[in-house]
Amino acid sequence: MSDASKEKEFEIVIVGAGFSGVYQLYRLREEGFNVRLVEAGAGIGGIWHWNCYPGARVDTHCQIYQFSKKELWNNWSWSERFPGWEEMRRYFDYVDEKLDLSKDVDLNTRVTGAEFNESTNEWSLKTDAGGVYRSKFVVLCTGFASKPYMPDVQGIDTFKGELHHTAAWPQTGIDFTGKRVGVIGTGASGIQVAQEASKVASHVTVFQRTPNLYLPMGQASYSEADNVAMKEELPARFKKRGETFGGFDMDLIAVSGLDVSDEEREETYERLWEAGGFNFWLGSYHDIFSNETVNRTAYDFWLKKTRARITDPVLAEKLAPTEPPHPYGVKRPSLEQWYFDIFNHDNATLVSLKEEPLKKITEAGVETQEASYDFDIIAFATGFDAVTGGLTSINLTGTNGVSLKEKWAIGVRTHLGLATASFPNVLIGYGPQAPTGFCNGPSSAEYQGECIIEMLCHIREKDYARVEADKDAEESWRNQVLELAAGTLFPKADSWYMGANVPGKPKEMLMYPGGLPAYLEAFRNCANDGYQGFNFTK
Ligand code: N01
Repeated sequence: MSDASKEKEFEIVIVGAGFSGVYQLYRLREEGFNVRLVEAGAGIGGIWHWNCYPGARVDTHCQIYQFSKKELWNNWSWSERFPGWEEMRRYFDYVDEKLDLSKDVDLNTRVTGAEFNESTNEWSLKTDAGGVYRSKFVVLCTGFASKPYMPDVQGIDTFKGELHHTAAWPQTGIDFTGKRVGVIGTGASGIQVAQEASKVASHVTVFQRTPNLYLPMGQASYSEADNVAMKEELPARFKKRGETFGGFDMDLIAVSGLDVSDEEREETYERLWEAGGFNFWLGSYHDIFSNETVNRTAYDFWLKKTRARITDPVLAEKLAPTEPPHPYGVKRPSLEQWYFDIFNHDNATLVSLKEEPLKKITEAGVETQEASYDFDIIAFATGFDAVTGGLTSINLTGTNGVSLKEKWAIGVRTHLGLATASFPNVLIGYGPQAPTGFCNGPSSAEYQGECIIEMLCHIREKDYARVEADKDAEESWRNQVLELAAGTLFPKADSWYMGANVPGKPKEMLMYPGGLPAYLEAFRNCANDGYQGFNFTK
């Protein structure tokens, strides 16, 4: 808002300008709604605005990590199969220009609190920019990774060098050249920082708690001719997304990994491994996520391939242990490029926090129970209060006076991941109990995004003043999510999928584990049944 003291009124306010929020803005405007998008960051792009640490890179190939609108992909060329954050930012600038988004976006505006007026059926949203937005509907698109998780380690404030969480990295950048760099955490963010640091730092020390079962990224550079050829395939790839478990252009193999010979399984794994990216994970036998025996065959294949990359046998056991730390693939595998190779050089050290637990941060660096390590720069790559954190950090007050944070402190409740009781006229995109973290982000933005748009059009058509999830319906959806998860191996790891990476957060499946097509079918059945499970008021 140009004048922060003023109240502004819209039919719909969207919170968050990542893939989901941008899609909502573009499509809701197309449907003729009076809509405004509010974003905390200084630019659009969601995580690609915040995650500007060296090496930040997408883990989904560019072919499907983009909007499927022809007007957009037809005139855009990708330079790499897995683009870096700078290219993703350029892409969002391009989308902004093409779709003329900025005129309806308020940047540098974080929504801090919201209350519902029962007499007018309107939300009042307060922001840190000082203004108030009044709006009939709110569409929350805060993403799965907008609230960084910083562990409560003693002494963080005392460090004399540069210390940053990867998702709150200084936008001005930090040069690693000749510096001693410590990296805490070995998920996708941690290994990307470590890989980049290893190229120029005097030394990089990586603190690993749980070995991550990395897959080879299979990065490739794309020429203009490659892009021309890619465009030929895009319509088919986009179409395929809605038919696959994870909204990808690859899918799980329908037969059991036990119903094939050892030779056939080995050949399949070899093919998937060579294809790079998530093929070995999301293109594998469907029962790697539910059958421990099949899962172990995937782990053993991974182990063989990974061990071949590491020369030191002691290090090999730390990075790729003989016994799996958890079933294969129930934590999101990160895609590595030269991560294992960095430890074959003198300027990189791996510290196992299982062997020497983290004690504190000191003025000079990191102290474990066994040793002290001095650094110029420390990167906390410790992940996110994922999926729910971005939503619960807004002080959203329900009609019963209970905040969303309080409501979900004893477990998430939503109907179809789209709405939660006592929070009328709030719809959620890319949130809990929806495909979200199991789904390619842009696919979710479009497929689940269309569910939200359809609902809002229905409400307008029927002239309803209010929509709210039914309490029984959300118990039933919660039970479906938890029952589906109980039939899988996912609960066997302390992952962000399970909310188990943040101490004190309830350990429960946060995603809908039935896959995108089943989710869309559930929505379709609900809509065809008069939106059963949602209560509408005129
Ligand atoms: O976070 P993570 P991330 N002491 O939660 C460790 C997406 N993403 O930012 O495994 C010491 O995966 C923790 O250890 P453990 C992608 O979807 C994508 O890397 O809990 N260590 C773990 O090693 C990804 O899945 C891209 O034992 C502590 C690490 O910190 C998701 O974001 C790039 C600790 C956290 O790993 C999250 O990735 C970046 C503590 N107290 C992110 N607490 C790409 O597209 C936590 N850890 C490639």
